[in-house]
Amino acid sequence: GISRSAVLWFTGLSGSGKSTIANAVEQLLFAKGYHSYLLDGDNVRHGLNRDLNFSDDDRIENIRRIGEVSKLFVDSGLIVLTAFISPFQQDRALVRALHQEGEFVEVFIDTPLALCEQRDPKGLYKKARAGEIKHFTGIDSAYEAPVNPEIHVDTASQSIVECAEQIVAYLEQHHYI
Ligand code: GGZ
Repeated sequence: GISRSAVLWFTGLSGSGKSTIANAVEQLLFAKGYHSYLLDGDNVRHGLNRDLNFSDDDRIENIRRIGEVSKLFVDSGLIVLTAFISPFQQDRALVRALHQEGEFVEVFIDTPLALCEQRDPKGLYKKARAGEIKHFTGIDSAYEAPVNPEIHVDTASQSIVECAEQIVAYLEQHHYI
């Protein structure tokens, strides 16, 4: 189908479910006949941004570049999904300002730190607590939650599919799809 192009800019802690929910949204969109593209650590941090680490400056540059790439994909007419922690309010505001009005949809994947740490799918929180990973978001590096996101997803009270359906419902209600 024809969609209004935009980026769904996911933000949330490590292990909050950003990539999982973004993948579920892509599946729902695909089933409805919409073409989307997901930017995540696998295709960006290992490629374009492999020179960057997790210092504040490197995260700022990581998000800046992803914002520029997002803009290119949005200009090409796609629904783009990005799944990066994007911990700093200012950097998300800069990316928002890069896009046209309505093209930037901030999606806060709101999973409490305690829950992320309890799940710890990759054992990274355990390593961060042990001091084996420095500057880990939520432990010894800041996460600034969005104040006014377009979509606020509460993962503690909903399944993955329900979270994805909430996001697709927003896109329908706001006539993106
Ligand atoms: C946070 C880290 C770190 C540190 C490695 N802090 O759960 P994951 O593994 O798959 O997702 C995390 C990912 C975060 O990369 P982003 O590009 O999303 O971060 S940012 O937007 O802040 O630039 C985690 C892994 O990389 N990881 N070290 N110190 N996450």
